[in-house]
Amino acid sequence: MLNLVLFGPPGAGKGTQSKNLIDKYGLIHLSTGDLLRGEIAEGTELGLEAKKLMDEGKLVPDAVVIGMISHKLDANKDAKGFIFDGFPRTVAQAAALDELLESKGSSITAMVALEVNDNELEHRLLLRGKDSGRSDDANPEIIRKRIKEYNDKTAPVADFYRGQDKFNSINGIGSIDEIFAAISEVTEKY
Ligand code: B4P
Repeated sequence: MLNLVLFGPPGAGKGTQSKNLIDKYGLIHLSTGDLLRGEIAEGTELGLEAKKLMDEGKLVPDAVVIGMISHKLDANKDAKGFIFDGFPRTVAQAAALDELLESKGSSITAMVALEVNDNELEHRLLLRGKDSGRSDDANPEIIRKRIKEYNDKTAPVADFYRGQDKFNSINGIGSIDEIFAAISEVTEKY
């Protein structure tokens, strides 16, 4: 099984590169951001709670996203592997993911971290905000808050995978094809 964690700050290109990885390796894409936006679109109670936090640039509680991922793993028992996009975003989520996979006789193969500087992130997200309709992309202050949340709570997740010798850093600036070629090189090591 190929289980990849696609990691990086908001706007690093995780969603963009996930599409290429699905096409090439036939993996199931699990994006907690997309799952949460699905709940918002359906107007569920979970979605209403999540929207408030997302619009403030804050993370949604660990238990909520871990529950969503657990449900999706159970629903895709025959998958060749998974791309975890935007998850885990805290060390607690990373530890929970290890436990969930272990209980299914599986594990994370590798983490691929996309490195992009803050100015470029802000530029990309504001650009996306013009036509995506995503309220969390529209305001520079909220974008800076999301980047701060990433530095405070999510960046330490890299050390979690470094400790397991699964961390791989990729330059996330360049053309989408160049970046995908670098990601493919990493995945083919495993
Ligand atoms: P996410 O939906 O995960 O999204 P993201 O971090 O904003 O973006 P991503 O990195 O996928 O960027 P993309 O490829 O689209 O999170 C949204 C919110 O949900 C979070 O803030 C949080 O509140 C909540 N949430 C999600 N998961 C959670 C969790 N596990 N725990 C708690 N809360 C959670 O790229 C961005 C833009 O850049 C696009 O417009 C793209 O076209 C462009 N781009 C991509 N690659 C490029 C390149 N090489 N050059 C130029 N532009 C590029």
